[in-house]
Amino acid sequence: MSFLYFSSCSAIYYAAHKCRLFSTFAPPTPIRIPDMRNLLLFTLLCAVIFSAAFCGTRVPVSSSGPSLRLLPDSSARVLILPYHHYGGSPVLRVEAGEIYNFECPAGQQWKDWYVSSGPDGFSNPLLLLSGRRLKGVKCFTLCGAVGKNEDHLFRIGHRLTGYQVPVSGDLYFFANDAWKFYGNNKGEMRVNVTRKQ
Ligand SMILES: [Ca+2]
Repeated sequence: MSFLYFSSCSAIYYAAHKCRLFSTFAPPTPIRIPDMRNLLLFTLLCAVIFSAAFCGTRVPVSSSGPSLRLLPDSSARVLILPYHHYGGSPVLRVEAGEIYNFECPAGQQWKDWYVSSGPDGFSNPLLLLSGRRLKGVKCFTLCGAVGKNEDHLFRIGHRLTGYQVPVSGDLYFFANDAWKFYGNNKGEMRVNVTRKQ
């Protein structure tokens, strides 16, 4: 769908440009056959770049499976795939008021299209246009969510200590990205989760 949308926009823009619709002083000129060939190439190129950058081929899905309860002072290592909106395996069940620490083993990287990033994310100006799930937090920062909704999102990065769970539910993880642009995310991240109380 995005491919078709962007192709259409590119074609309209190019045709308008060739007809000089953006100039109030120059008269419109018809598109000649060579221009049509350029239009086709321009549209195709834009669509390929756009699709590779933002769409990818994977269908973002959430991890699932039985939830795991941690006892106080016990830990679990959770695997997160960045193309999941609500990721993490195993899924941990948490209760309101419990306290947790999170720590990513050093040296890990995952990728937003071709840009490598650690769990603290990177500055991505494109997200200023498309928006990101957790506002004010860098692109591809490791984040958490309590429940499969956007009500209780929180930043983790490479380390977070003393996080108090606001509501009971399953604990999920995600790379902070625009909701529709998870298809080109690659790699994986591991985080150690420790229940303190
Ligand atoms: Ca992405």
